[in-house]
Amino acid sequence: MDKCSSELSIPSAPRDFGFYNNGSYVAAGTREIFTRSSPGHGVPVTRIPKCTVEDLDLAVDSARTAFDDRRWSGLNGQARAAVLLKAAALIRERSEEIAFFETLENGKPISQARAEVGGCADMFEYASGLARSLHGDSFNNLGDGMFGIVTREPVGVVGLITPWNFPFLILCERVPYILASGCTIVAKPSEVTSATTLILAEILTDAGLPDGCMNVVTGSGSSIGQALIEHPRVDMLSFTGSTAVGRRVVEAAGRTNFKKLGLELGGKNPQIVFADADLEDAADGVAFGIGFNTGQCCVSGSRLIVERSVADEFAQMLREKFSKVVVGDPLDEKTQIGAITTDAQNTTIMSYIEKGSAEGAELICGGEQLDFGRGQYIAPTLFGNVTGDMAIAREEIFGPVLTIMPFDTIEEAIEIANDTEYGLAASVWSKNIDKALTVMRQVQAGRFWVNTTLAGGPELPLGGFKQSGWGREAGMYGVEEYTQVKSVHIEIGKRTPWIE
Ligand code: TXE
Repeated sequence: MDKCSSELSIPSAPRDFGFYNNGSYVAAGTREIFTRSSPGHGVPVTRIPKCTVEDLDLAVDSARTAFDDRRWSGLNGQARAAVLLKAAALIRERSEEIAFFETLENGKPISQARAEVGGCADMFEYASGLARSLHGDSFNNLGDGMFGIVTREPVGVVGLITPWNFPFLILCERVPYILASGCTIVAKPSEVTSATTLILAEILTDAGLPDGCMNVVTGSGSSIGQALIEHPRVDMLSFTGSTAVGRRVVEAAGRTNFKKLGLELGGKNPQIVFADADLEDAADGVAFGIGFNTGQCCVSGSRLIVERSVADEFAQMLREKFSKVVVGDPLDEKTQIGAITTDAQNTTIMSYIEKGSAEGAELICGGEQLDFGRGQYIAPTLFGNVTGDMAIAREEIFGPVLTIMPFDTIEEAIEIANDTEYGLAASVWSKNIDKALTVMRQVQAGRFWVNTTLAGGPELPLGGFKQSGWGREAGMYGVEEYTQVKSVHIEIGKRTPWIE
């Protein structure tokens, strides 16, 4: 065991996982294996099988059979809720193990991973109630001869493709809601962060979920992911990831069986700061909004739009905040910003930083790789003198890089905020309620924060406007998303004949 600066140790050998089919692990056997090294330390931490397309077919068969024979959707809400509640308890019981693997594979700080796992148990607890309260509608106003009801039915087999930035959180913003609706699942986590998805499948079986309702295939996006989005026996696909792959998902659904889609894609989210804000709070919130999860967050507040009269002062405040934030070993409990998750993402972020300088933006602070002897780390980076046509102002960087653009009027602030193809999230900082609510109404985003940022929880839905996606996850909306609606007309009494 290699000792870190905290109590936690890097494992001396990687942990072997199988993939998960029909209620149990399937060992890798002769399949190729992907060895994942921790981005914070460069040490192998997990070994995951690369599933074949035949493995995927098997998993879809399992989910299909489990759905079609109604072993799950045929249970009452109380029975489904009991499984979800038990799963929540088991997540809490195994929270340290889950947080540990989340940190090892992803590079996020352990304190953050622990908080996320707690939040995930809460998702299951909340969704258990929704399993019992999911209901339709009735129409008692169709006259004495007719009664109308609207029922909700589970869509069927759901393919669930998740990314590497929040492997467990994004999974748990979906799985309990999908299960509450009565659907069954074939999940495909990112190839670099599969461990905690596999652990969740095991937990669900232990919680009493019938076999076949939660299956996990592991492997690359281009092979196994692509086969899943094209699969004719999958009824719905929930995809979270890049806009480019989201487009492929839409094309694949159109080419095959028109499966229902849920998409959560990229973001370039504005943080609008007015001069009348509590600037100390705003600076802390803006720093958190871009530093959290190393900015590898679809809802990161990556564009600061600040009232010109306080722009210089605010930039100085941010610079100071950035200088104090603790970047370092993800296993150290004091760390606030951990490692960049993949080599490719590290290269992407550094190339945007170069591009920002080349395009004429002013590098106020950061901009460099931090050398801790191992792992890959980037200092929180601030760019001033940014204009709306620069790549760093338009494209999702997915790293700890914040751009600053000043505004003079509320109309201008709203115009800059909406000048993007994305519409995932936005924040406003102001003590003037008229300004805050006007901005809230006019900025196009699926999530909006007033005098805070990145707040969340199981009650409120998540999802994007514009090219940030389709559909909503979490809350009652997140359960309804995985249902389809059936309208039923019931005639009462003697029919008025068509043929006399
Ligand atoms: O995402 P991909 P990547 C953005 C972010 C980042 C960029 C690239 O800007 O820099 O995307 O990240 C699976 N068919 N976001 O390359 O490739 C893949 O295996 C089916 C934003 O990692 O979209 C993984 O499970 N599936 C985002 C998932 O898609 C495919 C979070 C996401 O990977 C596939 C992550 C295919 N052809 C990245 N190709 C957010 N919204 O939070 C890949 N996959």
